[in-house]
Amino acid sequence: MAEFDNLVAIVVVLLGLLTVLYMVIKLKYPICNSSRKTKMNLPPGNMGWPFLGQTVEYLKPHLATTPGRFMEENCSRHGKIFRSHLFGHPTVVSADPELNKFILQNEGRLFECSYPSTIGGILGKWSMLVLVGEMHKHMRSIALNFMSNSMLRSRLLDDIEMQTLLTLKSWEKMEQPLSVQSETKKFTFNLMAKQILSFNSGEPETDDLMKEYFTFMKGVISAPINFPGTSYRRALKSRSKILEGVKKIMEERKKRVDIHYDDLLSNVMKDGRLSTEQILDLILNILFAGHETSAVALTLCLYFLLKFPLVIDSLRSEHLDIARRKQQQEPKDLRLNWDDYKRMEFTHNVINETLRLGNVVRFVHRKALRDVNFKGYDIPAGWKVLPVFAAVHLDPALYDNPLQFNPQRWQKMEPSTYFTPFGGGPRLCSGLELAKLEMAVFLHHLVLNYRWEMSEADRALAFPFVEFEKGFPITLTAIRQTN
Ligand code: HEM
Ligand SMILES: *[C@@H]1O[C@H](CO)[C@@H](O)[C@H](O)[C@H]1NC(C)=O
Ligand SMILES: CC(=O)N[C@H]1CO[C@H](CO)[C@@H](O)[C@@H]1O
Repeated sequence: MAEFDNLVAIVVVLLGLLTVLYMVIKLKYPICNSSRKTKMNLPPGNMGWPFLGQTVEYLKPHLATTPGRFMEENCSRHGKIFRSHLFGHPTVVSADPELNKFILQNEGRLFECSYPSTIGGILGKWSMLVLVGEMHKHMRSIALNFMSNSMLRSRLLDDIEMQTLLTLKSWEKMEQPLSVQSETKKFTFNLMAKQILSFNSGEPETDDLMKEYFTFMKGVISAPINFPGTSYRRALKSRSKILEGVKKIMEERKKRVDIHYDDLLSNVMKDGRLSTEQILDLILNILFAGHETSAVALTLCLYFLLKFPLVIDSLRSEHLDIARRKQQQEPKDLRLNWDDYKRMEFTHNVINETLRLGNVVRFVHRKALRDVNFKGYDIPAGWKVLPVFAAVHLDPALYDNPLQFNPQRWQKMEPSTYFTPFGGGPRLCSGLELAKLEMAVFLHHLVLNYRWEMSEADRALAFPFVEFEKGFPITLTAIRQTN
């Protein structure tokens, strides 16, 4: 009798669970039960568990120079467009170059930027990754202005070169081996802190901000679970500390109108169209967008180059040419200028190849604003859409030997709209020229004056943010110039 009772209890519980599951599925996949289903031709795939879906599999760390098992297996099983259940939403995943382009170009019309809500929690509701429509356009124009071509030529180039020289000198004096991953982050951070807040590298206020910022970064990239003790919680604290600091600076500047600053903060304060809250989020976000990504790109570049001494030789000879030319020019000015930068052709091949193989930003988050049909598949309104750039950049149908680092491939390649390391359309990265300039100038002084060796085997993993397991430790030696 007792056994029978147990059985009844188990059946009741199971029935209860099934009902809940059924309701959840109905809520999560309204499409499956509506009459539209028969008319809709969803991309193939399976959705996994209702709550978790396949997010865990999707985010499983993998070698940064591969698309990862999730993409490989699902693309070979279902094709380049398939459906899944990721980040809490039914999702269409795309490794299809044409669909990716279509999504980016139709921003605001058929698709819209849609990052997980935890991103908004930490980057702020005025973050450019969160904003859509007019407000996004407005913030974007401020960011673009800040990194305009004339700004790049007139002062960013000089600042980048100065910061490069400072950084390389400090590397030389540093205890070897040094971690390229953390040192490039300091380089790009110092550069941004100067442009945004007129902070100088090495000063206590800069170092304090940097420390706080690195805590913040850990939270941005960690699993966003808001419990005491998690890095997400710590990052939220860092966020408010950073914002408090910037707010204080703003107040001081309002009092001291006699001191003139020429940085992003002063420009947006003078402009007067943004509220204090908006300014704070903008500053935090440009600092965020502007240092992590380009530091990772630079780290990957030094890493890839090490395996190809011949590529380093070609790079070095390009930069030796530029340096010799500058020696002979009258009037003599050894600082790099825009013409020098434009002469760095092979360097740009190296940068492109680094971004193609390393995939610093591997995918972006979008959602469908209305029912969209593409290549015969239906993408229902409200579904998330993930254009996975990494899968396109490593696609053997588009690149010979895609897993091989081969900068020369760019010499014979037609410019392609499927190469989107910086995204595209109305949300194309506004810092892309700045990022390339940083890499090129840094490479110039590095290859001219130094050799570097890996002091311990290391590899880059995608978490999906790209990180080296051991921070990519190198030993650096100065070389004598032979010109
Ligand atoms: C190699 C380095 C970099 C890579 C790979 C990169 C990549 C990207 C990508 C893929 C997006 C688009 C995100 C989306 O569509 O959802 C983006 C947006 C953005 N990036 Fe970058 N980025 C880099 C460096 C920088 C730098 C140095 C800055 C300068 C401060 C910057 C500022 C921005 C901003 C402000 C946006 C938002 C643009 C908008 O929404 O209109 N990025 N970046
Ligand atoms: C690098 O890629 C961009 C974007 O596709 C392309 O326009 C450019 O020509 C490439 N540059 C070089 C030097 O290969
Ligand atoms: C949609 C789909 O079929 N997803 C599969 C993708 O690949 C992983 C394995 O890496 C499977 O667990 C998923 O079921």
